[in-house]
Amino acid sequence: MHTTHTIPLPGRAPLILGQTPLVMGILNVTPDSFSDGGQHNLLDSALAHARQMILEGADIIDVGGESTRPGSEPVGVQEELDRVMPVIDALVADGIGVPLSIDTYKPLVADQAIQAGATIINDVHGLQGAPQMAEVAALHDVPVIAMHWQKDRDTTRPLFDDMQDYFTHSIALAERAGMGRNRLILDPGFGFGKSLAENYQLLAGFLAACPRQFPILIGTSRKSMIGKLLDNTPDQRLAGTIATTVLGYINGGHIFRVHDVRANRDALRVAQATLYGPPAGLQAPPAERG
Ligand code: 8Y4
Repeated sequence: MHTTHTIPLPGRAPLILGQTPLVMGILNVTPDSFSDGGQHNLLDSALAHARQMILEGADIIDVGGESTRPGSEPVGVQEELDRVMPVIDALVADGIGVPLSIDTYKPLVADQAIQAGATIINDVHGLQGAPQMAEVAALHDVPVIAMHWQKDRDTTRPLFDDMQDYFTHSIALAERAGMGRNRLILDPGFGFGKSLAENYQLLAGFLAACPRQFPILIGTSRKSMIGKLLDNTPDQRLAGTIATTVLGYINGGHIFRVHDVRANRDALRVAQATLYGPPAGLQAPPAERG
């Protein structure tokens, strides 16, 4: 059911992607929710949030300094660095046990974050925003999450054809830079330039929109594809999110980028036991069954 992949990470254990789903916790380091906008509050609460997600069982922490929400302003390189670098430095100084990914489409931010200890690039422009991005990844030998986000798409063309071409281009850029195709994770980019119907077609069959034999990341957490259906606000979307996470797993996804780590992780463990059986250590002998 799930393809298996071992992706090396510099200086730490490789990512093992297959039957066991991985949970990526979302760490937004953006002042949106801070009335005073103080850098200190921002740093402290980001660190507390990261530590909480690790306690809840996050396998990866995704650190982002620019909001991609509709209506939010792009930030400059220096502002983005000022937000994310203190967080990465502090988490690395903590000796956190899980890999950090840097959510950025800016090669300079990716380069600095990796030098500070991040080991994965999460690029919402799928290596197609800046030619240097694949070079930074190749230089440091880190994997890249290449997300599909095709701006002003030709909507007369089937989405899945568009996505196949887009990912084929991302793969070519990775190979040209010498990072190799076994360092790529593909991501359908839920909510990015897609209609409500397309988002659900994608959830039902994203493997058909992706070239074969790549691991897949699913990012649906609290998104408007859930809110439009349920007519609710982001903080009311956990049940809807869990449905998308479990369906995404059953349909072949490997990594799940979520806000609510514990709840999604629990749901994914139940889904994994259903597809592949419970972990061997939990199989009581027949006499003890109850
Ligand atoms: C509430 C909160 C509602 C946040 C919507 C949102 C993806 C991603 C984003 C994704 C990968 C978001 C950075 C959008 N989505 N990266 N980033 N995949 N790889 N919206 O799907 O979370 S930001």
